[in-house]
Amino acid sequence: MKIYVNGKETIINDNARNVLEALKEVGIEIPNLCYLSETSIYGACRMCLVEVEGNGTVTSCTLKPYEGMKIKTHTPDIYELRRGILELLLASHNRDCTTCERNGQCKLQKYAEDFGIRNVRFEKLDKSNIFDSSSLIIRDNSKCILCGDCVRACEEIQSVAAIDFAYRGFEAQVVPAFEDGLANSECVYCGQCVAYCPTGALTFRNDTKELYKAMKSGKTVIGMIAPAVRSAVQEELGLEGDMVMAGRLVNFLKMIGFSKVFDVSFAADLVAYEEAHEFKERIENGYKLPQFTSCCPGWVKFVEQFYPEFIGNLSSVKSPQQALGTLVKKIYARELGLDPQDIYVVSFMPCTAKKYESERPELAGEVDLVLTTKELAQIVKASGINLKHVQPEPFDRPYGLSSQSGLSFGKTGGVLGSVIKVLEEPLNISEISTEEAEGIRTTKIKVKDGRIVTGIAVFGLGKAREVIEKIKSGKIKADIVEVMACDYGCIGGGGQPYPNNSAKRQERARILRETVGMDVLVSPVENYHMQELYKKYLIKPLSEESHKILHTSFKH
Ligand code: HC0
Ligand code: SF4
Repeated sequence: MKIYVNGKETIINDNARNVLEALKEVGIEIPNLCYLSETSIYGACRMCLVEVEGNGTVTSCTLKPYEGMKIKTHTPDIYELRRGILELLLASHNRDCTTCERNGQCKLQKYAEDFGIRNVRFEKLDKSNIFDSSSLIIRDNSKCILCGDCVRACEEIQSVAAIDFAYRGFEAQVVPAFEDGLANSECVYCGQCVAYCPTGALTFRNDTKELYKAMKSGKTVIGMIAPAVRSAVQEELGLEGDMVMAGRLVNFLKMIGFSKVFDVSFAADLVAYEEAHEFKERIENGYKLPQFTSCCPGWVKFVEQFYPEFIGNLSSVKSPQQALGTLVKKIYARELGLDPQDIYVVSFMPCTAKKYESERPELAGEVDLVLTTKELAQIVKASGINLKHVQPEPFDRPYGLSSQSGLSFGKTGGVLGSVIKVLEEPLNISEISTEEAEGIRTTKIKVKDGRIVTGIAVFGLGKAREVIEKIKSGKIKADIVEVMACDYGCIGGGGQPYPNNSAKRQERARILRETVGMDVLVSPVENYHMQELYKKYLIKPLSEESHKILHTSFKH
């Protein structure tokens, strides 16, 4: 479609959702504070105003482009309007920017800088603000600009609706239900509200100090790195697209005092192997199908609180994070001749809910500290060590070897794909076909007796709810369902760098796919260190020993 932008003929995408998105694609980023391409349009901040010939000054997020439209995006009047909005927001905003978790990555701060705001014309207004640090998601309403991005992410993408607007006018605030702390709400700690918050109103608990404390304690510090961390941490370090990031991180962590660094993908191979055998047993006995994956803690909490009747469908295999933590504490410690109490396990994750998972009573003590990708980047930056000059080193053995399948856990479909790989031989799989419709990826597998087994993979808890409802009503049939709470899987986790939007998530998925392609082992079955572990300790999948180390239970 042809339109005229600031006097220039411009060809835009016919299918663009609105003028704001159409212009973004041709290199004009209209300032906005409440627009999310992933949710409904709110139109509250008024920052995205543009002048349209014959139509006056209108918000570009609610404006549909039409042939021949004439738009001005940056007139003196628009500049003044936007500047005025920013000053009004800043008048009631807590401006302790240097100590804010979002310092340097806050949209409001960026616009204040872009518009050269050095003083605010309006009187400083203080309202009663809620500060909630009851949970690992921290809410500071003195920094909230009421854009509603968190409310829409939680309700529309995740279908959790743990937070909403309350009060009116100047006293309006975003609060959890009954104004209780988030810790007592239905929040599943997915961190998507944090990912989309444009300011520091929502952040997650920063635990970096704990690492330094542990390193001073004299304990043996052992690290593990999740698949999705390696494809995103470079965004924070000015090393975009670095394909050997995991190796550089291993060496870096050793330089600062870690004694070993293992790969969570090793445990992902192990979990897939175990989970595949659990699935085989379920389909052979027709027990509690479909089997649900259980390695995403946000999804597990979602099932526990909204669909308790499906708790028995969750695979009892622990997540790779907890499985690896247990291996280190129960088996590796013995091999090293160390008391597990003297080992401190640190896991680097893209996910805020992984902090919650490690603190669940039945799993506590397996992993001592969970740090997000963002916290890892802070540690690197604080060290002053430029990772570009750090040579990559392999992960430590034996828990450092992984297959393509294990690595692909970091993005949507990875767990299901790995389980299928493991079952290729035992189920004599002869055909696999996959199709995707409305965000639901369905894989049909033809097994030995000619039977068709159906696998489904989805991301986003709203989508997961839709799938469960369809399973309940018999609209769809599935034997195994993979759910990851965040968009595109763990690569979109709440602990990943900002901006944490669809474009960034797709780019991380691409990098992870390329990294996966570099791995020489294809199936978890080929992971010979995993096979040795079975020979030496676990005997076989679902054995009593493997149950003790690798399986867990859920809250009924
Ligand atoms: Fe994931 Fe995992 S794949 S949840 O997204 O299963 O966080 O990356 O480490 O545990 O492997 C996150 C990522 C993990 C775990 C693995 C799984
Ligand atoms: Fe909602 Fe997830 Fe934020 Fe909790 S962490 S309030 S569930 S978006």
